[in-house]
Amino acid sequence: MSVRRTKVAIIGSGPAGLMLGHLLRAEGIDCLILERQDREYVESRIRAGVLETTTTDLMHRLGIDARMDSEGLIEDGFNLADGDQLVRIDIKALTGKHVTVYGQTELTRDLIAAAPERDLEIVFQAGDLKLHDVDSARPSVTFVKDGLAQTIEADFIAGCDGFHGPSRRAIPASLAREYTQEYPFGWLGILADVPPCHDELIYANGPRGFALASMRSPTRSRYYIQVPRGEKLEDWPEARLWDELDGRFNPLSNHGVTRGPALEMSIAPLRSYVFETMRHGRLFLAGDAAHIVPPTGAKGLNLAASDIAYLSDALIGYYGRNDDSGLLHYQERALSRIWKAERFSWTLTRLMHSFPGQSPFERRMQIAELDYLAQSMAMQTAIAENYVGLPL
Ligand code: FAS
Ligand code: PHB
Repeated sequence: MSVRRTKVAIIGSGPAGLMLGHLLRAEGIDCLILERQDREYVESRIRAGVLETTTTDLMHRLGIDARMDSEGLIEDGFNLADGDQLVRIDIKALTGKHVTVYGQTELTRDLIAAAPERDLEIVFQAGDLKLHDVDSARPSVTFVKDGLAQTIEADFIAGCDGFHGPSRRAIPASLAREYTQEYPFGWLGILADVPPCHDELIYANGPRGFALASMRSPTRSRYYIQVPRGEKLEDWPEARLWDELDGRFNPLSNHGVTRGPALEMSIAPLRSYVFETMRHGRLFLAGDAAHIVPPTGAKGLNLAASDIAYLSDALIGYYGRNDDSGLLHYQERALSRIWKAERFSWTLTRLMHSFPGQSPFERRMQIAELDYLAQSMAMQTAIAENYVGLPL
């Protein structure tokens, strides 16, 4: 058993773990990232697509922004549609801000590629990882790499290991405060090298249910449709998905949906989840390890970024100024923004999806909501300021 010591042991090399590692190393703080999967797996996952300035500001601060600035698409608005009603939310005019369409996959690749230059160590294929003594002054993490058992002793552990990671389970159930809301549908997504049907995102609801037209570039589209919870990917040949997308977007956009072979297809369940115990002793949770939002509001990745902005500031204050106030207030600061993002994502999900068993009256409420949105700058402003990301 080899034993090493570091200041911060980071579990997980998703956006949360990678951004935290870079921000700490940029201040010369000793840390390392332990990742269960191999590099290829981590760099191949297709997930989020829309970045708030919360996230792009961190990438600019780190100087890991060249590809994001050259390939990212600046979006000054997005669209909400129901039936033949389409409302453009002019986020630039309403908030002075924009969002950037740049795939999480690309962001992750950029952060991993920049790790060596920052002297940020990422241990891939760290198996059988366990957390120990997280509520003591000497927490540690054990794992197995290439058949060798290893121990990392640390001052702090950052649980950035996503919804299914071990960090949350290292917190006693008696101290856990969690809230969960499951939705009766998931999102079936497809990535294809075809031109997008519109130059801005369109979130559409209608008799056939929700659909989202997004993109990764002027030649690469990302589409989603809602499917019943528990749906199997094998029940969705590509042609069936394209037919559904045709039916949901053609009346709206002036280009129609261009078909092409799928580069990737996947189904993700939708849930809202908050684990409020984001600190226990010297263990801090960040990102999906602590919360999940339905992707309707494009908040998941961006919430991970705001958690990391708070946590990195707190750790930098602790090591740089012997100031532990950021650590003491991390949980309450992060939760304040998390709950507002949960509210926005839940609200937009309820507005833009067809719920099984929905009454005719509830369906009319969805239609009336969009009619009101079409004429209310106050409501459009409220949606815009949440979509671009509330202040840190
Ligand atoms: P991540 O889950 O990205 O990363 C956690 C990391 O920890 C992973 O690399 C994992 O391998 C590692 N890990 C887990 N267990 C471990 C262990 N035992 N030991 C070591 N490492 C371990 N958000 C949006 O905003 N828009 C979207 O469209 C969107 N689509 C999504 C689709 C899917 C299928 C999923 C699952 C999520 C989606 N999200 C979306 C949310 C997603 O982008 C997350 O918010 C984002 O990945 C959060 O980043 P992390 O907190 O770093 O967690
Ligand atoms: C995406 O492009 O993957 C995307 C965009 C906006 C969302 C969700 C996903 O709300």
